[in-house]
Amino acid sequence: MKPVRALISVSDKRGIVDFAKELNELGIEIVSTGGTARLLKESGIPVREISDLTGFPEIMEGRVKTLHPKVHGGILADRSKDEHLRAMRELEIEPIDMVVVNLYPFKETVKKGADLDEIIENIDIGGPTMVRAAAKNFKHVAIVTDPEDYERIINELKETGEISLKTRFYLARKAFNLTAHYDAVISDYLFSIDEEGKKVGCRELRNPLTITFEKVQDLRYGENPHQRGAFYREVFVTEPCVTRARKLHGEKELSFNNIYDLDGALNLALEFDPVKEGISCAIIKHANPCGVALGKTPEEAYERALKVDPLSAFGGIIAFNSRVTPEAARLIVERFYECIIAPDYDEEALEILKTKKNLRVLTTDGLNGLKNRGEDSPFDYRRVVGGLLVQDRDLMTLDPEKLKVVTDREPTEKEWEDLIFAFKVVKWVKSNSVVYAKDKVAVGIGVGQTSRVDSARCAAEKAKLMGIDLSGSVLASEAFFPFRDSIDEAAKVGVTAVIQPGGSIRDKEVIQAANEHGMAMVFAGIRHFRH
Ligand code: 93A
Repeated sequence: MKPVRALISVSDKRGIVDFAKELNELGIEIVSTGGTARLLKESGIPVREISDLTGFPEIMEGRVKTLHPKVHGGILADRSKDEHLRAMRELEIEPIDMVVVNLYPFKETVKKGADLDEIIENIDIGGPTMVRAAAKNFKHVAIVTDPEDYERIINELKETGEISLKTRFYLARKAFNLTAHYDAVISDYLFSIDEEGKKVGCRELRNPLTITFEKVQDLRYGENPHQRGAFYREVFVTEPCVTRARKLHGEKELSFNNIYDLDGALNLALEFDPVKEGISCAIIKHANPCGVALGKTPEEAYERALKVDPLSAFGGIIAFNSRVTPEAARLIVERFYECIIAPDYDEEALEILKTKKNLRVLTTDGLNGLKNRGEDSPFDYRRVVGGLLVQDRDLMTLDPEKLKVVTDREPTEKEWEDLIFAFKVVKWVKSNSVVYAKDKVAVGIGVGQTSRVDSARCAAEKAKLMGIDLSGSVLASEAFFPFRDSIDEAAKVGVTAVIQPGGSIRDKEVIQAANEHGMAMVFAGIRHFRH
């Protein structure tokens, strides 16, 4: 296909002047809309106004400029059909064989905090209509929506004088992907506000037919080198999270597994309020924590977290809920880690961390948006072959009012603190999971066993191997104990208090076991399965 006439109407004007210049030099007539036409004319490129082609002015502040049968007839005509060609002749419709359009910046307008009227004005109607029309008619028309493609088009035109069917098909696919994403983002946004434009707490889970993400980047590979990988994010997220984090250091690109573990590490670290509860440090390996502790300083939290399982921490990912100090940085660079993520870094701390060439240092740029956690990103997605499971994120936190002591003995004040700490940690451990905690350090982490008692045993055994004394520790379980066996195991290693959701048909037997061992037991009333 040798293009004769191109309609150019772009909001993102990157590269458009050079592109139009080349098209003009190749003898292609350029028809253009308001702002685009002005820019091209100012750059000395001969341009025909769209109103000249339609014989109709642009009206309603540009809301209607290309929505005209002369435009859509010119794009949609099937050049292989006599009837279409006759209609063009009779109605003086001029063929348009290239459409260069990108859309009103809807996303960007929302993100900059514009009011609802301005946001609505940035819902492009004419643009997507042309894009869809041209993409549908790819057998005869080229639809260019991405400035990244300008060079390729010019090269092809210069080399062959044509735009091949293969290229037109490539462009059409991209075009429908663009309009699909564009409308999905609008729909996503509308589900996040009320009719006055006020942000509402949570998007509807059951109404939307589709789920929208935008691509951040391709990854070198997926979970394993033989799997391809890419990274997508939700469009309007504002809370501190790995998708919004900025890399401050580290040449190596983040991997699929790095991103996944950074997410786990940050979620766990942010479970604790730095002011009310203390500075947290979480060390993650293969999606599970291998060290978690609170401290008065980041260095203290880090040291306490690390000592539990330094072997597993090798090559791990670290997260803090507070600014990283030079003291903490000095300790961290003594060992090998893949990544670190925190709200902020002391300047000197950053310099120290930068001495490790391959350590990726990420910042969430503070903790803004943490209070509205889940507002813009309310869902959790799990892949199943041929589909996707969607649920609310597990943002439930312990409600002190709902905690119920079920044993003869009440926990001591110190036990209470450790119980609450342990229950927050166990939420981020793969099920079945238990966490032993002492002095706000997770001294034993039982990860992902198929039976709860195995988790309790594994964690205790590991602690023993590391020379950690579990006597005086507390135990948290993310789901109820089906039998008394875990309680008996815990008693053997000196656990004095237990927290668990409760709700088993054998609760009585479990409570009795705790009473026999002189333990305090608290029912949390909530469960935190994590698969
Ligand atoms: O307001 S619209 O929905 N109505 C239209 O008829 C129309 N035609 C093109 N938006 C329309 N466009 C869009 O205008 C294009 O998609 C492009 O993003 C923008 C370019 O406008 P200008 O050339 O005035 O800068």
